[in-house]
Amino acid sequence: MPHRAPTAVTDRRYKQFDVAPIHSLRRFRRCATAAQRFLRSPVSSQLTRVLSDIHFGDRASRVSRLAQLRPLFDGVAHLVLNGDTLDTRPGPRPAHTAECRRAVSEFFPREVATSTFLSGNHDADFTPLHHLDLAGGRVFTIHGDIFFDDIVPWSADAPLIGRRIAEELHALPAELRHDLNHRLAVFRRVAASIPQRHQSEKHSLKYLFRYLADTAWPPTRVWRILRAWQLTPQRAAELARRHRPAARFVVAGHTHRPGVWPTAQGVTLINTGSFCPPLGGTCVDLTDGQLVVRRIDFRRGEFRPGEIMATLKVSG
Ligand SMILES: [Mn+2]
Repeated sequence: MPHRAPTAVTDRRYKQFDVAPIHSLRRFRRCATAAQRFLRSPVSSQLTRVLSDIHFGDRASRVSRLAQLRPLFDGVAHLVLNGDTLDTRPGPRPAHTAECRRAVSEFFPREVATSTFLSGNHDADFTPLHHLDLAGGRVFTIHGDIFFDDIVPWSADAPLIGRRIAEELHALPAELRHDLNHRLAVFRRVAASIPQRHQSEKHSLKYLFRYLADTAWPPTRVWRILRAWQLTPQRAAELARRHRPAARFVVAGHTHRPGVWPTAQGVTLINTGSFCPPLGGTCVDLTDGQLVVRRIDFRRGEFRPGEIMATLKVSG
């Protein structure tokens, strides 16, 4: 469900100024920051920004505090979090998972006028929204694990996931197997049942060992990652052709490989990468008729929009 602030963009910002007497320096600072943001971004109400794969709470993520993301909200009226914002799957530290869930659900709706969470395979049960049409249907936003029948072809979990998905799809009436929402419901159910791996390991050395074991072994894994990267633009184009014929852009994450790929079908895949090293991420900014892909820079412990990688015309 989209998390909406109760009032419109500007009202919400003004509201921060009407607080009763300033009791503390902290509150004063908050007001000052809100004022700065408001002044810096007078035309903000138009901007929709899409991010993905923050993986908050996972040690592989560069995000250790959600506040590090704040500069990415400057001037943003609608923030779309395109899956894997956190890991809600069963793990060995349920209290940590619950804390991440609470922190994420409170933070984004408080910081941005409108925020929409879409599900990914790591946060399959966090939101009932699995995709979103933007720019009048020209831009289709989806996490992207549905591009692969086993969600994560590079992972040791792939055979198990592939088997469960095949079983569940087989159990659906034949006419629903290719219905996007029914398929996604199956993908989400299966994803939510797969336990976390190294993501939740607390001990540093054990974490490193498990991370390497999950990521670099067996050696065929590298080949599987490259293969998945190679297939992704085509899979995105096929998905759009089948389910969103009017879409000219698919915005996805999931593979952690940021970039822009035009395809022969006329659909362009934009991947927003992730907040994990080594490849980092991008944000997709939509304003009237224009789509801008920007690198996300990580400087002095904060994330902010950086160099423009592509400016694309959405309408017409
Ligand atoms: Mn993912």
